[in-house]
Amino acid sequence: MEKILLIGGGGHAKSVIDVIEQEGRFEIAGIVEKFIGESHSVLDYEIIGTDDELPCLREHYDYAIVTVGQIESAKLRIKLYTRLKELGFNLPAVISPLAYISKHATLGEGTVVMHHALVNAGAKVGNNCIINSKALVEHDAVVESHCHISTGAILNGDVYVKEKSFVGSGVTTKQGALLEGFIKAGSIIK
Ligand code: JB2
Repeated sequence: MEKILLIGGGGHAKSVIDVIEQEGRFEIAGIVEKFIGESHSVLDYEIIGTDDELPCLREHYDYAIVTVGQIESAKLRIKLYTRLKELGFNLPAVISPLAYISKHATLGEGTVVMHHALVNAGAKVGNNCIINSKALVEHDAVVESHCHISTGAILNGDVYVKEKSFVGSGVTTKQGALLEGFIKAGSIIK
């Protein structure tokens, strides 16, 4: 099985670990953190280095994925994604076996689709996105790169989410809405 590095070892990393374990496509090689602190592991996986060691880690591993989350800003996820690309890592899309992705939908590299999310026919999701647990991306919706669609958010058909946006938990959108920036949890977009 191919090995994969996870970049960031906090709460979001735990959720991604569970998805990767359930998907069964990659073996987790370890976690890469900003600094080596008091904690030396996340769930069952060792923190094997820091961002400064990524060039050296690249000599041993081909695959990596950004596992820091994104709430107020996409900046950190974009910085880490760009660094991984510069180093020539492959960034796979990681998909929970409990999610449903239509065969008529597309997902970009480094995007993670968590448990019980649904991406329907004609939808397009860009690179380095988080489609979190129980989120719905309905038919023909577009989610540009570096977005986080949080838990339980509902993007109805033809919704368009601009690059680097955050759509909070439980947001509900009318069909065809245009979303950009920070959309507070629970908002109803008419
Ligand atoms: O530059 C960095 C860096 N900055 C912070 N490089 C690397 N490799 N790692 C970095 N980190 C690490 O990200 C921190 O040291 C910490 O381990 C982790 C952030 O963890 P935290 O639990 O604070 O947040 P999160 O981003 O994993 O999760 C947030 O977003 C998710 C979407 C939480 O709010 C979750 O509840 C939410 N589900």
